Amino acid sequence: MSIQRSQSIYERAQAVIPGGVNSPVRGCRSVGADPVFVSQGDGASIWDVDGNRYLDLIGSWGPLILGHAHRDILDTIKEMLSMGTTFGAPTEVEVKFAETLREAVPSMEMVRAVSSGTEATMSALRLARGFTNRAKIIKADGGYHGHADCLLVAAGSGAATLGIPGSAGVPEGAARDTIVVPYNDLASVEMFCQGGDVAAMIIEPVAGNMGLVEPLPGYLEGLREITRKHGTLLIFDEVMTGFRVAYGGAQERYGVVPDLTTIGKIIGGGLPAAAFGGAAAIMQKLAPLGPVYQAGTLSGNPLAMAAGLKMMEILARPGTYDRLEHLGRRLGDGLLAAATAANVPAVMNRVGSMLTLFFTKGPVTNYETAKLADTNRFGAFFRGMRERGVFLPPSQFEAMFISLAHTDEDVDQIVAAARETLAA
Ligand code: HOZ
Repeated sequence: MSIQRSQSIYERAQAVIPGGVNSPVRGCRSVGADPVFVSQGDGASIWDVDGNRYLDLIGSWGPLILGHAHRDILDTIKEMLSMGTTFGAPTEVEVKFAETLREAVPSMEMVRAVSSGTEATMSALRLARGFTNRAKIIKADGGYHGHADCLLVAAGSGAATLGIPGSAGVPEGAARDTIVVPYNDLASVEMFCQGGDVAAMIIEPVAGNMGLVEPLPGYLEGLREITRKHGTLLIFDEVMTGFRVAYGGAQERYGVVPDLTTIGKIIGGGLPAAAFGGAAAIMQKLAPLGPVYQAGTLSGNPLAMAAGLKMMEILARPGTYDRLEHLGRRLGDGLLAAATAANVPAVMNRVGSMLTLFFTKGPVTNYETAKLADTNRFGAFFRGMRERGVFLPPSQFEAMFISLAHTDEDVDQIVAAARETLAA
């Protein structure tokens, strides 16, 4: 596999873009590799600028649940494109988008569209604080909710990958009201909520940014009960899990209803879109109805709304989530068997089509136990898989995503590559 052109673009990139990348994990530093520069995608595959093909398990970090360059999504975008790209004024397509989202996730009685998951979580927290007149928030150790100041405390994803879970540049004041608790631990939440001064607990109902960690039985129900008892709002960050672990997200899969939801990735159909929403009584505190300010020039962008709507329409077809479950199980079982065959200690954590192979004896139930994984071994695994034409997320603390474009044969090819890599 030659990557000469990729390397020369990387050299140019480093001169004009910090680290050569526009989002840190893409730099592949923690796995001891250089990034490859991608030229195109189709279905389950991507190609780099040197013409190498890879089976893709990143899916642009979650949005591409239908695979790359899905024809119906592209046609929808083209159709909308012929009308213009943005108006900065209301459009019918964003109303239809909000209606469809509410049908899928009924707890989102009212919805506000934004352009990224970071904006969604930042805005939802401001709203929760404005609604409750309280300042404190609770988040999980290793939980990642975008890069707003108050959330870059004990943060997962790229911050965990690069060892900067508390970022420089976050003033002490911005982080002072953020309380960190272990994931899957109810006692600490109960303890901190007792003071009656916590505005919200924000949580990934399935953690996806410390690697994949599933909520233990009763955890989400327990959070619902404790937060309700103490007048704290429960925010589910479903940026990753929305339309991924079920059509209605983790709240449908686990049957627990939050006060507010943040959602992104899939709902943009591969274009930048996210949203937050929840009970009407809370959402009506937003400007122009209420005193909580939030705005965005490209919010509700018509191209992204149209692409997202088409995506939701396709995902609503019967059999979608059974197929994703089938593919996820086939891949998860196959990767774990490959590790076992090679005598490599490993744990497979999986919910539907999101999964992480942790190189540890496990179990992995929170960030403390995720951190026990052998990241050097993960780096070698990443490099070996890429050599063999499989593109994994370049971090032990990110989830792999499988798409409806993957076939059983693709999965078998990925597992065969894992067997070879782990044996080596
Ligand atoms: N923080 C994102 C995944 N959890 C990474 C996004 C990207 O690098 O594109």
